[in-house]
Amino acid sequence: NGVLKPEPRLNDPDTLARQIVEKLTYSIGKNPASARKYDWLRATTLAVRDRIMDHWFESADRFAEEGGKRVCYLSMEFLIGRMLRDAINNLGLTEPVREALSRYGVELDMIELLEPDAALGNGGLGRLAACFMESMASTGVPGYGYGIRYVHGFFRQEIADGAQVELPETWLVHGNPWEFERRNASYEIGFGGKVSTIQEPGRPSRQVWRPAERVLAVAYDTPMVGWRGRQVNTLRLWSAQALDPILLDAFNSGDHIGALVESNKAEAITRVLYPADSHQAGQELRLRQEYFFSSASLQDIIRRHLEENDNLSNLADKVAIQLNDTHPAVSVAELMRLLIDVHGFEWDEAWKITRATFSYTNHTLLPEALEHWPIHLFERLLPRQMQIIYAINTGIIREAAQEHGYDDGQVAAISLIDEGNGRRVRMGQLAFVGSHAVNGVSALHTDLMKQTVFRDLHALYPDRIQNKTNGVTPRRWLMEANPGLTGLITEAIGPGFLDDIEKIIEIDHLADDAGFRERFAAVKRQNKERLANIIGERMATSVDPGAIFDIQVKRIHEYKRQFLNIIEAIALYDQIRSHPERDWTPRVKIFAGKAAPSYVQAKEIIHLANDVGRVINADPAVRDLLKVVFIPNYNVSLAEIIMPAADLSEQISTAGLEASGTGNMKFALNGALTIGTLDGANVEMLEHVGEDNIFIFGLTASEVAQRRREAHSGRSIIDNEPMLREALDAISSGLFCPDSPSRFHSLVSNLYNNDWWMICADFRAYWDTQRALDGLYTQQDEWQAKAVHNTARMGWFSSDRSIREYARDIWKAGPDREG
Ligand code: 26R
Repeated sequence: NGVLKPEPRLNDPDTLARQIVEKLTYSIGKNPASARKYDWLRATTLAVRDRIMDHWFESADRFAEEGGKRVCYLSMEFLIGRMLRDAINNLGLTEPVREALSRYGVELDMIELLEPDAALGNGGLGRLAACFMESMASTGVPGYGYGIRYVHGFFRQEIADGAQVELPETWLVHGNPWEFERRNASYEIGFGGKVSTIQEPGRPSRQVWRPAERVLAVAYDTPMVGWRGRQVNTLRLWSAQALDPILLDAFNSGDHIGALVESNKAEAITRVLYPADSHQAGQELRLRQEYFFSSASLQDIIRRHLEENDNLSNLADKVAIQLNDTHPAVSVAELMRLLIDVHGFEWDEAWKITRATFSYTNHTLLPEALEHWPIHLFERLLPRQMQIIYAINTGIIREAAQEHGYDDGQVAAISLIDEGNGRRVRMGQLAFVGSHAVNGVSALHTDLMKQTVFRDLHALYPDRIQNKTNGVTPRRWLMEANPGLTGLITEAIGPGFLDDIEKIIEIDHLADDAGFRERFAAVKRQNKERLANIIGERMATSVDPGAIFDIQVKRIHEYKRQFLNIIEAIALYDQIRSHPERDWTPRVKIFAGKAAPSYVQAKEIIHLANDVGRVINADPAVRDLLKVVFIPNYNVSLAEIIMPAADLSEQISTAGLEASGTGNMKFALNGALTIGTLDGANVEMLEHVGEDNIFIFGLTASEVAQRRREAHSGRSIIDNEPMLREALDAISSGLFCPDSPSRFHSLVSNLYNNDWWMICADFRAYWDTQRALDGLYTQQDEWQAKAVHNTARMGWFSSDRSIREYARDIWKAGPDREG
């Protein structure tokens, strides 16, 4: 009908090769003879991107046509990692692209490494958001991710003399071929100023907010390709710009710096990711970031809704908005403002729409990580939203007092305002009351939410909290990270598990098949060799791939207890030296992870791991029986190499403190055995893999709570546990830090004084379990059988399953709802 339709793109190696060279020539300006590896990466990315476009438009058209409910996932973090391998895997292009490049003597595996790792997140929460984006596209949920386009992602970590050094991360310096700037989707975001009441004759009074500052939020879209390219969703990230790029008057009068002050201030909002996941610091710039992306996302959602609907009264039928932790919780007040002040709704109607639209996921119970903003800061930056929060609070408190007979104490417990320490807005409470559903991320965590932070709100709204156990995408974390294992499983049971990961259970009986176990072990061996090579190259430490690879990789945090793991390494070192005649099982203890720059104890733990490694690895008395390595700069790309190379996965948090964990799932899916506490999703992993196939030790969450109430201290335990005492004495003596012997004194004295994280309390159980694992590793048949059972039984921990549960129980959206 006269419309020029693009030619369908063929996926054979010849066509791909031609198109890659076309990109190289006409988009990059290089010919194949002079092109560098990086040019080939760009050309390949652009050629692959062309193929994504058709699917992308098709998905967008389909959503518009079907008129179904859209899901908007608001998250301050998306920890995506590299995108090329994921995109070509999901499009089924891995082999054709590999073949096309090989014709020019270019290796796909080499150029992939040049892609920067998109690190727009800190850890678990951000990586979960990335898995969820991929799973929404793979399961047919019309999902839109909304977040921040940080110029500098999570910092690069170097280790200098054993200590962490933070360096700026610069993923955008060479441009970003995956993103599309959308100037037409830009919105004004206000800050500060005043609210005035307007009273017109014969009409109800209304509030008008006149912000003192305004900045522009500009959208950048990145396609999120689902499995088999069936659906491509959008990740929309906001970038801040000044409304006036330069103050010309100031410039012309000679004030060249002042002319740029405003634009610098505006752009600062999206300049850098906050690298803290431990303490809520209460900094103004962070609140600005939170409001900036919340408001931009809501304005965008409203605009699209009004393009397709007459008004906003049916918003909740067409959009579900998921708040990823409280970071976007100010959205509750902002949507109320937009509905009432801008679109003329009455309070009650606006509140109904708001609650029906939002839902909220909690990811931590740690009191120091819960967000609560000082009232004076909130009021100064967001005066109208503050008014609305007070009004929401009044309504909730009235309901509690009148309908449920709450007394003053009970009212104080549910109030959105913490009157205790200098008046603060409790963002968890705000997210809770503004949502129709609130979820935890593992069964245990959800139970604890009901008993602790949200006990009082749960009593008031007993149907609101539900569980949605986390999951990980099997495309990135099995197919792409572990092609060897994927190939082996495909040979054994066919490719059906690629479309439905729960079918991976079909290899379960092969745990009894000696031939299969051997091939399974051979894949693991290869993956370990690859990691050993990296350790050799990067850290000049040689490790034996025949040893147990015992790995703990995650953010460094006291509750995650890397310190317990290091103490065990020191005790083992001591035992090996004292009893060289015994039959020790060789072990390589591998650590990686970043500490928040201001988290002193976490940085000391990194320092200790490095110092201990330096001493042990240089000691000829232990030879290859024990090595301790800390790999710098843990990120998604490194995780993709580490997960498949582990024999043993360390998931040893103090029980009750790890909300879920997701690394635990990646390791087990790739055939590692877990040593872990009854914490987070470990509890459910135990139920799925069976107690013979996981190694659980230590206090339970309720025992930890009990001991904390009793103000338990470590001293008496240390006195009765010689191995523990000797390890701690070794640290205190300066054995690992002769240049500065007191370096770790405070770390050790914390154990004597209160042992808050139950390191002393759990030491013996941990030690014993490790020794049992030593024994098991020498029985390779048994070990490998357990490893096969782990891989076979982890299908349930796919983020596809998590997303289907969210879609069914919370969003009421997705493919099962339509048609
Ligand atoms: C407020 C600020 C300091 C802040 C606090 C906490 C910023 C970021 C965080 C990150 C937290 C919420 C996080 O990443 N939690 C992790 O979420 C994972 C996904 O649900 C869980 O698997 C993991 O157990 C939990 O620690």
